Amino acid sequence: MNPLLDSVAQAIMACNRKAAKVATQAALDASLDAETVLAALMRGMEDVGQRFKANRIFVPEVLVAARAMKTSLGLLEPHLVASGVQATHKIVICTVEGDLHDIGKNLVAMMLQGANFEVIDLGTNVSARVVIDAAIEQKADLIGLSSLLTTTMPAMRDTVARIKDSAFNGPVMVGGAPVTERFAAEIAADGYSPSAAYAVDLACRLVAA
Ligand code: B1M
Repeated sequence: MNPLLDSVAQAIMACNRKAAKVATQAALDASLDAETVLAALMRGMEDVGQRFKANRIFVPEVLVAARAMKTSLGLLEPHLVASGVQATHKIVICTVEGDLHDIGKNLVAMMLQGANFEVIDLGTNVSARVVIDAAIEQKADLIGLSSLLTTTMPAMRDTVARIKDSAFNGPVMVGGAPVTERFAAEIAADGYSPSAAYAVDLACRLVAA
């Protein structure tokens, strides 16, 4: 592993925002490509998640790690997002009701912007009503829903059902760590993506269909 990338991952593991910022910038200055730096950040966050699960660190540390990740993602953003080409499609995206996790959703939003989508990001803890109203009002082509908790998967199910019952006629794509292809099919979502990179391919296919 490149030592610069190792420093990026270590800074997230250490829940150290300042070190993460410095290490991310150093990796970019050394012309490492943004997606490689992103992979190092995710490796760091994966480690944080495992220690959180094992009760070796707690919510305050995870929050600091999440803030560090956000700061670093901010540095990567200009490298991941394409420059000012006219957007061809519009997506309304959010994390479902009851769920405050937004790093993965933000990453998906960033990648979609890079692929020329106009992204209306409604944030986290978003009710079905708010998503539907926004999608109709914004004349969106597509809705994207993220869920990171097994306890908010029912909210994802409910949101998809309400969208399907609404005047919004476009497709709905879903993702997030506990979500699977099988669950997506079960709740009648139009598409599932396990990652931000694949989310772009999926979104392009769904709007072209
Ligand atoms: Co939370 N948390 N958390 N947490 N947290 C998890 C998810 C957990 C797995 C940790 C663990 O136990 N190992 C666990 C869930 C267990 C479960 O449900 N089975 C958990 C828990 C339990 C909780 C709380 C309940 C803890 C508590 O309070 N006791 C609480 C819930 C709060 C709430 O939401 N109501 C909570 C709180 C938090 C923080 C606020 C401290 C913080 C979130 C900060 C923030 O997001 N702004 C946090 C964090 C950071 C995590 C972990 C450590 C990291 C999540 C993350 O950002 N990953 C996480 C453990 C883990 O995942 N390893 C954990 C990096 C991100 C890039 O990946 O989000 O998976 P991810 O996104 C990926 C894909 O999933 C996909 O693309 C992304 C990039 O490839 N994807 C999509 C995501 N959305 C998509 C949408 C798409 C397509 C693809 O289309 C629309």
